[in-house]
Amino acid sequence: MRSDPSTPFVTFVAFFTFFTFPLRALPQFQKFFEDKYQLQANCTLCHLAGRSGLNDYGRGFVDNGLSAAAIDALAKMDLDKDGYSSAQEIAAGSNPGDSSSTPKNAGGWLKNPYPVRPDLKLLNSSFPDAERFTILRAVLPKEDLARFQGIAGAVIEDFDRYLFVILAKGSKGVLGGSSYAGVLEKDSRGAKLNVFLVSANPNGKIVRVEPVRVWRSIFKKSSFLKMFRDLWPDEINRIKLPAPIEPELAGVIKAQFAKCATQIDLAIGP
Ligand SMILES: [Ca+2]
Repeated sequence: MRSDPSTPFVTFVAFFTFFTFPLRALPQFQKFFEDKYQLQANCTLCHLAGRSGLNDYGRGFVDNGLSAAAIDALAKMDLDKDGYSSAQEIAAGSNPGDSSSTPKNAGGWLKNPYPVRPDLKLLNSSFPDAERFTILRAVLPKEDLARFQGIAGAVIEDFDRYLFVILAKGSKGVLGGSSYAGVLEKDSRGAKLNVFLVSANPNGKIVRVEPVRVWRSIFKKSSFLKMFRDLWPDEINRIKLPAPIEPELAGVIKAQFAKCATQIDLAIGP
């Protein structure tokens, strides 16, 4: 499946051919946040500096549903309990997830925008013939959301316009792309975010799914991961995931993987 070549799909594109820090989460959020607040945040907006865990702002984002609405809800809260709401902090350029960064003393947290280093081992296992990987960030125009939804066969929200695709390039051109899928699951103890790397060919057909950070053992099993191979986005919805995965969670997984595959298709274009 290919995107319609007659429409210019991508309005913002930037390539980064090297990466400076480990990837810890879903970099799509960075661009989304930047567009909303005109602030180029880095990983420590949501993560503890130098560690993989979430800070108070990141935890609030996950607990409130990992969406555009969640970011709005967080604006009024003082998650890091430093006496300022997130909105006040963002307006002043301080970190709403770090109590040592306040409007009076924001610190140096904004000095490293987009510090991202995807796991090359995972990328190489998806595209063994790739010679190099580059990052493509793009924002789809709002009017293309309906087409996106049609290809993915899943409900698309505004946030899904923010693409983050790692392109795999070989001697003859683009071999495909990879994108991070966030699968949020909620239980009595709170919300947990599972992160997968979904790789697809230039037309959006899945070539591989790899666990990046997952909370269930089944998510690491090859029998589960292989279920998605060679599927088109609209075929993903029709498969039945094994019973330990609750129907609601299965729906989230399928929708997120289908969106990733579609984003790769649309990012690479015709
Ligand atoms: Ca703060």
